[in-house]
Amino acid sequence: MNPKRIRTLEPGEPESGPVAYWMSRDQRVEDNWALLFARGIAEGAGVPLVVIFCIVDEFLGAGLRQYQFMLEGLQEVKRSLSLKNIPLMFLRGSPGEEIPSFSDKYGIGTLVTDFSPLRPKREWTEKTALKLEIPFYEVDAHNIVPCWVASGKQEYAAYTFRPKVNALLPEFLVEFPELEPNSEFPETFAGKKAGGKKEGWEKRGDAGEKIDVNEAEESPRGRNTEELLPERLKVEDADPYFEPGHFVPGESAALEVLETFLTERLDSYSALHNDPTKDGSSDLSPYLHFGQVSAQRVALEVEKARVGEDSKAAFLEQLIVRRELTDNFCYYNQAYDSFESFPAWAKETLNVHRQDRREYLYTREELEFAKTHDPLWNASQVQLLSTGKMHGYMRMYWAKKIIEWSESPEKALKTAIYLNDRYELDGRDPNGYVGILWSIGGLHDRAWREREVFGKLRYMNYSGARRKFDVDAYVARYLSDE
Ligand code: FAD
Ligand code: FO1
Repeated sequence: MNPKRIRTLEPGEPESGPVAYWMSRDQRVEDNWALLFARGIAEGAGVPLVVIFCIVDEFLGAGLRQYQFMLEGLQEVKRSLSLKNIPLMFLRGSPGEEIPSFSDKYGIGTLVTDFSPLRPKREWTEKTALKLEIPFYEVDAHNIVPCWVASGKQEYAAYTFRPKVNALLPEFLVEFPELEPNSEFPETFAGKKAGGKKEGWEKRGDAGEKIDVNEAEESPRGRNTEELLPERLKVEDADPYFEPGHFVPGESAALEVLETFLTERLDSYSALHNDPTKDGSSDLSPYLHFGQVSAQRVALEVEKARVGEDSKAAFLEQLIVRRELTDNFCYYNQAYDSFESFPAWAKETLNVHRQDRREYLYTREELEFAKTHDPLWNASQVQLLSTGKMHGYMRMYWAKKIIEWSESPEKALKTAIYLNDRYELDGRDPNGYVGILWSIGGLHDRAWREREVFGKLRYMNYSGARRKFDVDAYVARYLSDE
């Protein structure tokens, strides 16, 4: 595999112990460069590979809907890995403590983790590196072109980033090698079946007990995630508005969604993906966010598809340029969720218009429960509350109205991030911070004709939406009982 996908956080020769892949952002078995790299080291050193995942109690506002989606996906990963004689061990608590203590306890010889530009993972990784003496590597398994290769700085906009990333696709948009199984299941990591003292994280279901093959086959997809949920989420109706089932979690479901998109919707993507009344987009974002499918796999399959070049180009622009631009922004700008990171022209214009009269002002609760005067906005919020995924076009409208109905841009930003990360399945993601800063702070956008409240920010309104799609149909779909 291309060595440019790997960064050495702690140098050194692999010691005699097993190799551990600390899985975090890329929660899949197939097409996972971090897993492939860790397996390669284990192969070369003649030692077993173990995968570990540390469950944190809080993650950027995630609630029951996101933890259930993630943990069901991880149960599937555990089954798939055990079929390759690779244990998956669940740890709990703060990774900066749990990962080093696991490594010491099991004499891990080499540690590998996947890459994320967001502050939590960077803190976890830094704390872990400080405590470990063994070689420690970070692999960008999320981007097609590794973030640190695509560009050495924060890019100004898609048009400055696009040529850089496109020039590197021939080198990085390549097929994946097969993942070799462990020669045998390393018994050191097999959970103690019964009796025996259970230490901290070794409660039943956390240990990497070997799942026998037929059980792995027959166990239902939605295997109970109860024992892995953080305590605070085990209360009943921890997420009353959510209608589960719109998105089936897990790696195999992700590949089914991809297949359906390729065969039924890719061809009409450029025509339909911006119409909220049409099912015109891929619906891959929850899977991409949790790493249950590789964007590189998606791009490889799209390139092979026998459809019009315009739809392929329109889709790959979003999947590659727009999506990898958001890792670029968050990686080079750690204040990726604050007013100070807005482009200077946007800060200036929003400051000039701070005192403009807001015709409507809503509290976060009024917005959260879709209690505004605007049926279109309310419908988009109900779509978010009930399905966990708002249509892409509506997210722009949704965020821009929050500027109009909040007393300051900072308040609008805080509210949008809270609602996005609390309710979107694909939230808590660089795509979200950049999407919100694009809408509210003109990031990666340009100045437009000046107006009240918005200043020179791109404006969107109800009549503009009516010109674009059947607003009444969209409203009826989500506000039907009103
Ligand atoms: P498709 O159109 O099928 O696109 C395929 C993939 O390309 C997406 O899954 C996504 O990974 C990427 N992509 C598409 N549009 C964008 C974009 N504008 N910027 C970056 N990547 C893109 N996306 C998230 O993944 N998580 C979020 O929390 C999120 N919050 C957003 C908030 C606002 C205010 C805005 C304007 C956009 C936000 N987006 C977010 C980007 C975009 O709306 C979603 O990625 C898209 O709607 C997901 O649906 P899809 O997978 O069916 O999209
Ligand atoms: N990653 C983890 O390693 N542990 C978690 O407990 C965890 C919870 C979680 C909840 C919601 C969500 O959207 C993502 C979550 N992630 C978790 C994955 C997250 O994307 C990765 O931690 C990234 O590395 C952070 O950028």
